[in-house]
Amino acid sequence: MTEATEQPAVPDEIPAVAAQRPITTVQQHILDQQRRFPGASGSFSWLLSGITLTTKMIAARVRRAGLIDEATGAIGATNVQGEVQQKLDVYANQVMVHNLSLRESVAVLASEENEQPLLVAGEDPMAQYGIIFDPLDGSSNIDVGVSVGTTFSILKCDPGRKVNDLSELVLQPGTRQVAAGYVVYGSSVILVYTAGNGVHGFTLDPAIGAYVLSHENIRMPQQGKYYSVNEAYADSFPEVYRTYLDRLRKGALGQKYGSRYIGSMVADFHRTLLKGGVFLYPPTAENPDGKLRLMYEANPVAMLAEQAGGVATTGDRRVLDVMPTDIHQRTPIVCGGQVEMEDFRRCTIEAGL
Ligand code: AHM
Ligand code: MG
Repeated sequence: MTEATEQPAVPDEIPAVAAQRPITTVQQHILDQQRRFPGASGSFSWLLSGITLTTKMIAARVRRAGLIDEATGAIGATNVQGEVQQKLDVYANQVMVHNLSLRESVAVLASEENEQPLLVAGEDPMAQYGIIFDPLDGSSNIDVGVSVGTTFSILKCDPGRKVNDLSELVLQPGTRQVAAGYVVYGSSVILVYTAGNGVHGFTLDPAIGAYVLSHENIRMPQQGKYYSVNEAYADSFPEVYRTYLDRLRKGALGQKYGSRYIGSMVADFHRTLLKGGVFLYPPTAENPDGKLRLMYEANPVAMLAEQAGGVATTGDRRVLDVMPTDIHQRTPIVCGGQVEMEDFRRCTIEAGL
């Protein structure tokens, strides 16, 4: 576990935060959580360190976008979704696969960028985790200096099980996630994760190269000020979404909502998690099942939202209850605080859905 389990090296200058309160790195936090479970082997925290190392490597490259050729622009190919791959999509995917393949407890990896999952561990009895991820969400924003992110969902699976197709090992509903999270590469780099015991946020301290606890036990506000949706598609949203957005705008919930939309799900969700409100990607004419991917975009966000006291639905049911049939399947999503989501539910009931 040399990545030094992210214990910060002794810094030249003691960061200001240390003077005020003790530093908790994400690694320490995960180990502390694990200690609550007698017999826990530590393999989970070692696995998580594969993700934190990867996201630091991605962050370093994102920071240099515009300075080095490898960090901006498309590679001239499309991925399994038929979407243009950016150079950083490819790099982020390679680093994630490489780093996680070295973790003994990982059995299966599945990525937005690969059509099929990868069996990493064969029949190693230690290997029990499946990790599904989008290595670089919102990557078309890289070239213009706008926030992007990485999302991950962790499931337990049995690599010894006989299956026709590797996907079967990870095709499980979101309720079976043992952990999930994201990193937003924004004005700072923030990792947010849940292992089913609250939602915790860590900011990458560039002075020491470690993710340091900055947002403990995040709770989504009951009500926020903004809705977040690509309104350019509004004409083709199903009627219930148009009615709902109209209610938000016109003050039916006691205040008139404003609009914020970055076009990077991680960044739009991160704001919604911290400040409240609602994030939506409804069905559209072009994407009748929504655009976002259930297993590595909607499920992590839904688990985090619920753990923080919010709600996430597909429009007609809880996101986490959807039984996937394809690792790349899409889903509509509506996700936010209690007040906004209660009103959305009312709209769907009134629409007879
Ligand atoms: P990507 O995974 O190919 O980057 O696409 C997902 C992104 C999300 O981050 C974001 O919410 C959405 O696409 C934006 O889509 P649109 O431009 O249709 O609003
Ligand atoms: Mg993506």
